Amino acid sequence: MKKGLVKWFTGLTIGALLLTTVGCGGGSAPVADSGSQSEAAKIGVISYLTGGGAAYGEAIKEGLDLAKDEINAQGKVKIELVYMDSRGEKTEAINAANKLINKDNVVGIIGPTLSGEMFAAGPIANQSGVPIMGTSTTAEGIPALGDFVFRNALPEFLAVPQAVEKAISKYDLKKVAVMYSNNNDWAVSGYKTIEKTLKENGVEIIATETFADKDTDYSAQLTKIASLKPDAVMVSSLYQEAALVLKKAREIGITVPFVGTNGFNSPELIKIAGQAADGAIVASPWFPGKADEKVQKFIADYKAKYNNKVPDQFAAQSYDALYLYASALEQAGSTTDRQKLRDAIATIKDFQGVTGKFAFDENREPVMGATVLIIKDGQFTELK
Ligand code: 1QQ
Repeated sequence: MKKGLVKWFTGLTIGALLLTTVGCGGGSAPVADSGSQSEAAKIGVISYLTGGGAAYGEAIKEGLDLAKDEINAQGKVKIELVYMDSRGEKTEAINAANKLINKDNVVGIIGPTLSGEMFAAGPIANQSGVPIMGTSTTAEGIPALGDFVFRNALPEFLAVPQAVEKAISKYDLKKVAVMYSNNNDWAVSGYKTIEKTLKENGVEIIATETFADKDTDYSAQLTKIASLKPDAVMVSSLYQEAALVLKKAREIGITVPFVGTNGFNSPELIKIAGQAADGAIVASPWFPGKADEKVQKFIADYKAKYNNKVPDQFAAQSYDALYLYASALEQAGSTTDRQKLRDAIATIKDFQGVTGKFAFDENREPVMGATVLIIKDGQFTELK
């Protein structure tokens, strides 16, 4: 019995060696090909993959999958992604984080999609010593959750002032109305930044109206706003709600510009709102019209993989996030050491992604630029 086992093992080893040698094309030194799968760095992904905001999660997944294929083909580090669908729910994000950390033993996490989910799941990863990076979490206070918490999304405190101030000067805004979803942590944070920016610029807020995620009827708020004749309306909400607000507003004759927060950055807003989305303004680190070689190659590769679809901001940010992880993994020299990975991420200073030049500052906040965009004829274009 024992002898048989030894023989079996010997046969297996010789077989593996032969396979490896053949696989290497003879001349080169044998590499441990058979072990490479288990050496892949396991990264967990928590994303909003089904439900009302699934277009965000779908784009994030597409960006990650493309980056993973490229990184694995380049061969410097190998990455395996383990996906969890949190459906935009805090409790699901918590469950996903616990599973990824304790059952799947991931070395790091990407996501969750919403800031509210990160406020719930981030502290769990942090306490477990697992690096976690949001690619779309833009509310104030995310990296403050702890040393293991990162984001490569443009925070609203950087994005909103650019969009609001550009709109103020472009349209000579004196009095505006503001609307936001008051049960969404990120939307509330975005609203606060809008309010602060308007006050700093001496613009009067003539109405502040609230609603909740998943609301479908905005007539009461918009009828009131219409009667006050604002120069613009500023809205902080996800695309689903924002699209319905825009539709209703145009329907009742509100033709002024709208300024949005990060939720506006999905093309799904345009798909749902149609022509009503025209005139909506938002700041983004992503602009597919950039004449940058890296940007254009990413767009071409993405279109080739996904049926001619043009990547949106959420795809671009997740694509960059996986490259950030890959470069940190390489620097850490380990596919399993969570502390080393965290330390390597924290030192990233001169990364060049498809969303531009990127660095983490001493508080792990992204240092990155933005473009102010306006939707014109159903397309995001640069607002100059
Ligand atoms: C956040 C956001 C959302 C728009 C992500 C989809 O920015 O929750 O922070």
